[in-house]
Amino acid sequence: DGPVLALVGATGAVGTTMIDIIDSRESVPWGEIRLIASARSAGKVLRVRGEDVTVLELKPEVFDGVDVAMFDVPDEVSAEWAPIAAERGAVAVDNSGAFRMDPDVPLVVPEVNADKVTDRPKGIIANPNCTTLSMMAAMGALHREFDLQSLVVASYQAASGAGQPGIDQLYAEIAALAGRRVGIVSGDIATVLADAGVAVGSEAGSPFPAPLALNVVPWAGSLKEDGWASEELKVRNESRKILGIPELKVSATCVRVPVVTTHALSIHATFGRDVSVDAARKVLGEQPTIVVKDDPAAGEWPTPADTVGGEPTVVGRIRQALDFPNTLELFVCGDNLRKGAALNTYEVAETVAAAG
Ligand code: 2RA
Repeated sequence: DGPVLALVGATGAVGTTMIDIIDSRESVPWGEIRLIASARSAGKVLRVRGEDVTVLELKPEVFDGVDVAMFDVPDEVSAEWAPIAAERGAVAVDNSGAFRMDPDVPLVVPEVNADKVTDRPKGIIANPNCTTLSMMAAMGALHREFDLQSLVVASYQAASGAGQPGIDQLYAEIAALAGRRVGIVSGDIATVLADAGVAVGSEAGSPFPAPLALNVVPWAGSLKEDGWASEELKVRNESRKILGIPELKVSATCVRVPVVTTHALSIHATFGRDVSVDAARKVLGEQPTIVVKDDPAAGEWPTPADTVGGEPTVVGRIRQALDFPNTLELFVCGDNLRKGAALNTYEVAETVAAAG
């Protein structure tokens, strides 16, 4: 009774958030929930919806009888195992980067393109990168109404986008700098951190190329051609694919900020049809997964601190650009571990189950 759901990577940062999300649902459609992880974590017992579930080791036979398998694991693990799950009859919903741009794999945000879940020749559905995902519900709603033509985006990305090592690094830096009046003289933040034994820079083992505490770092991901960062190209390519606008003009600058969780994006969006701030607010306000928080006179706008831990995307600072017709400026915040990762993956899994 009820389809079987598997969660691969159950003990990782996103996997743990996933269990939280499953626990917080009023009801779930699943007859069984199977937890799967590497040999190192197999045998652990985790509680899911009030029941003890023993974590199984990742092996081909654990997918037998599984209807939907969610993958929250590194790219290379997904690349190997999502096809195995699909061969065994499961629909794999993958949160890694392994399949996002594969033309035979739909890239799904249910609020935007839920219909694509049944169009899956490889038996695999991909979940977008958290940076793109944090703005997709909002941009999808605005595109449907006003015909999106171009996007210029600056991201303010949280440390947890780099996983648990990113969170640990930021806390270690904050602890080492606490109470110190640093950041006044060039180089003193890095020196204080290094003296305290905290890694500074990628070569020393930090997930970030420069100190993150009391700083902002205009870099996320790996170096691609012509000076672009991989995260910036993902924003461009994934937005085009999800919105179904292959020629959409997109330019992004991705910046890491000293926030633990919740990515923010400043968006300059130009539309083909007439748009106004009021009309945009109405469209966004009608989306069940979006909260509009936009009253500067009352000091109301989205911030990561207010957004973290919640499910909705929060949108504010909506303005008509003064010198650009039919162009809106917006500020969007989304919890990168929830809507940016676990929640969207789970919503896709439920959409697959509902579609039979
Ligand atoms: C980051 N978007 O924030 C990435 C994680 N996939 O680092």
